Amino acid sequence: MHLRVINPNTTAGMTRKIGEAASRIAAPGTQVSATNPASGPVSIESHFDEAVSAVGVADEIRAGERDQVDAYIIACFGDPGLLAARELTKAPVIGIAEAAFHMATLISTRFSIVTTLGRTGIIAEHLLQSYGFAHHCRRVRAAEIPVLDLEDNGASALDRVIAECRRARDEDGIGAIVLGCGGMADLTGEIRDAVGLPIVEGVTAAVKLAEALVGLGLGTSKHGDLAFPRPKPFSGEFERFSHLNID
Ligand code: 5HY
Repeated sequence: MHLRVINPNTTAGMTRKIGEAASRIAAPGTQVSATNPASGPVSIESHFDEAVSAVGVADEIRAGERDQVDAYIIACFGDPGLLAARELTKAPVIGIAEAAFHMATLISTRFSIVTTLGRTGIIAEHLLQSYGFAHHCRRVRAAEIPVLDLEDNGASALDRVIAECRRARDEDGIGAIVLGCGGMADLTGEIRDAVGLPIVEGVTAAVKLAEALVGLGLGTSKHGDLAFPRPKPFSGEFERFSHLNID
């Protein structure tokens, strides 16, 4: 199967790192390709960043359909544009936050999330609510690091993430920790060794869920709200979405 991992921000180094983490965990026979939109924010740290990045995700799904991709992963912890992306394909589309929540509740009754900036915590809380996992999550914590510190100041960023994970372990009465950023995809082992709790990372969790869905022959349902969008004119810079004649 061909699995396309989409990093919704435009930082190529982070896309590469996410792609490598996905390839490492993928089963033999799963071909992984990783892309990011040409246009959009270098990192996603606000509702506005999310809104803009969702269009880039749609473009990457359209590109993946031309490449006959079998499944997609949206590798940003806000799962930006997830439902819109599902409308554009019959293939499974998995958001790393949703994937991590599912996996965490299979191995623990309560988990906490450790994300980057406190201001993005609300985005994770909204997802917990809409996905129905709010009662499983004890706290959404933040290491208070900008997303790109994971690229540029890796060591100190890791120290802050580990420190916050240790506080979660000692204060939240939890059985597992969910890492709240795609840019942490390569840090799972180091954090697990330093904290001593199961660490659930969304990119790798999503790879396994994508393989399971494709293995079961399951894709995005085209009955109901995830049916292909009705073709219509789009204007200006979005004219490329005009008369989407899919299927
Ligand atoms: C992410 N931002 O996974 C989110 C993390 C966050 O650019 N990739 C980003 O803090 O919401």
